[in-house]
Order: sequence, then structure tokens, then C-alpha cells
Amino acid sequence: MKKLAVWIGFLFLLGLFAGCAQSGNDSAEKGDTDAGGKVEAASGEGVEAIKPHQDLNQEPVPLKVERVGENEVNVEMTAQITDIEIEKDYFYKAWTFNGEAPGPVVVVEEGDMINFTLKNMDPAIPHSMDFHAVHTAPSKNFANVEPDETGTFRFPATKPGVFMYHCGTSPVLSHIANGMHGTIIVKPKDGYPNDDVIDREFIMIQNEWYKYNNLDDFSNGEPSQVVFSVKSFDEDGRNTNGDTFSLKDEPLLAKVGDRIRMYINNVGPNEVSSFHVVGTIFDDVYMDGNPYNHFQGLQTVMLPASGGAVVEFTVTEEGSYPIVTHQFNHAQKGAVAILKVTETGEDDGKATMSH
Ligand SMILES: [Cu+2]
Repeated sequence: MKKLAVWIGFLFLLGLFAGCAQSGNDSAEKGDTDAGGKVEAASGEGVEAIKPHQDLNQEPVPLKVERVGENEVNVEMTAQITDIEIEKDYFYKAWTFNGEAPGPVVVVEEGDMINFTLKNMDPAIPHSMDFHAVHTAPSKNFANVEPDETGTFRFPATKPGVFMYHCGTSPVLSHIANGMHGTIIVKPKDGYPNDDVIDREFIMIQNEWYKYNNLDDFSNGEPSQVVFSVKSFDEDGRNTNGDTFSLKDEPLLAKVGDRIRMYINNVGPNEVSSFHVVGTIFDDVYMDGNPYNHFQGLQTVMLPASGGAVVEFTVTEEGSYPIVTHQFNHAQKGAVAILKVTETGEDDGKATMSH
């Protein structure tokens, strides 16, 4: 009898232990999100950069754009390895153009011939440039530039718009997902219809981040961060990398009544953007930034991977206006920016609304 009691006690304890282990597993599975639903960073722990990149963190190199003729422009960029803070205190050893991810915005004019130079500062692997803004034979003009070499290419930008650019070296997905993407804006020869009434312009880009340099996660996984960045037409204007915090900590600013234009581009690599500004309607939209593709009164603009648009809207009241992708699983992973509207157009120090 005593033996039986011991056995029952033992089995009971075993059951308790199994139960604990089970609930331990549950919490481990749920460990990807905390109480606020924040997605854990793909920290890259245990994932090493490829050997030649391990100690490399190349200083950003400014983009060079020089007009050399009425319809001719020289553009010089670098391919380089640079640490990018994509989530607070988490640095991604990104493969970049010019040390930014997304890379710097290239602005040319409709009808320009682009003399393009790519300096590959990566000591280990080739890189290349695929501009969506041009007509050319990719095999000739989007060709690989070998490590520590420089390549020159020439192609015309004949269509106006907001276009993606990216590295096209195989496997393309690795090069884009590791950070080699950006936007080239070809300004329309005759401008946009509302050029005279626009008060402020912003360039905003959406991209995703995954586990560090993990082609399997790039191919089959879910993004760990979906992010916005802002770029500027002015050399000393604001340029941020694609991260989860910059455009919340330091919002974009506008003044009550401003008519705002945003050049937007989704550089993926994999996901669609449902671009939306909370509290307003896009009065005028030009899909892919071509003045011919004019829509009016849109709530959300769908940007396929690589797609761009010009959107124009008015902010009628003081307050904070979240800018989101309306795919809220992605907003939750970082893709929220704040547009703060004040009486003066300066930051009034009042708290902003998060989303
Ligand atoms: Cu590349």
C-alpha cells in the first residue's frame, strides 16, 4: 500500500513536470512577441557575416550627381558594406549603395542620358546596378562590377517617374534583402499639374528586413522588420535608413493647411505596400510618378514590390498623422511614420500619437 502511494506520488510529480515543460514550450513559441506585440528582432545572433565582411564597416560615401550637359548627367555610386541600425541597438551589416539602406535618392530629368559609374568597395563579391528608370540591355549595362573595381555604364532616362533601383547580382534576392535598393526619381519635363501649389515635398521608401544574410529566410520567411525611411532632394536635407524608430522619434513636420507631396517607393524585396496616411485622403495620385497616370481621391495606394507613386494631400488641422502601410501586420513590425502638423510648421514639442 505504501509502495503504491509512492508510485502515485511519483506519477503525479512527473505529470506536474511534464505540464511545466509543456507551458514552457508555449511561452517559448509566444516568445516572438512581447505583451505589446512587438516583434523580436531577427538579431542575427549566431549568424556571422561572410568572412571578408566581418570586420568591415565602411563609412558612407556621398552620392555624386553632376550635370555635364543640358540632357546629360554623371552619377557616381559605391557598393559597400556598412552597419545600419535597423532597430534600436540592433545593427545589420548591410550590403549597401553609398553606405545607406535604402541607398541615396538619385534625381535626374526626363530625357537625360545617365553616365553611371559604380565603384565596388566590397573586397569579396561582385555587385551591379539595375535602374528601373531606363531602357537598356541588362546583360550589357547592368553587368557585374568585380570586387575593388569600377564599372561605367550609359543609359537614357526617357520616362518620368518614381522608380526603384537595386543590385542585380545573383542571387538578386540576397543583394536586395541585405540592403542594396533605393529610389531614382526622373522629374517630368513639364512638371506635375500642382507644382505651383505644393508647400512641402517628402520622399518616403518602404523596405523589409529579415534574418541576417539568410537566403532561406529571405525566400520562405516573414520579414522581422518592415520599415520606412525618408530621403531628401537637398544635399543637407534629412536622410534616414530603413529603421523602426527614426520617423517616430523625430516626426516629419508640416504646417496647418499645407499641401503636401510625397514621392513614395516600395523596394520590398518581397512584400506589397498599402500606403495610407491616417486622417487624410490623397487628392491627386500619379501611379509610378508618371503625370499621365492620374487618379483622384484615393484612400490607400497599393505599391507592388518595386512600385512607386506621387501622392498629394492636404493637412487641415493641427495634430499627428500616422503614415502606415495598411497591412497592419507590417505596421506592427515598424512601418509607421508620424507627420506632425503644427500652426507654424515647427515642432511644438507636444506628444505625438502612435499607431
Ligand atoms: Cu550587390
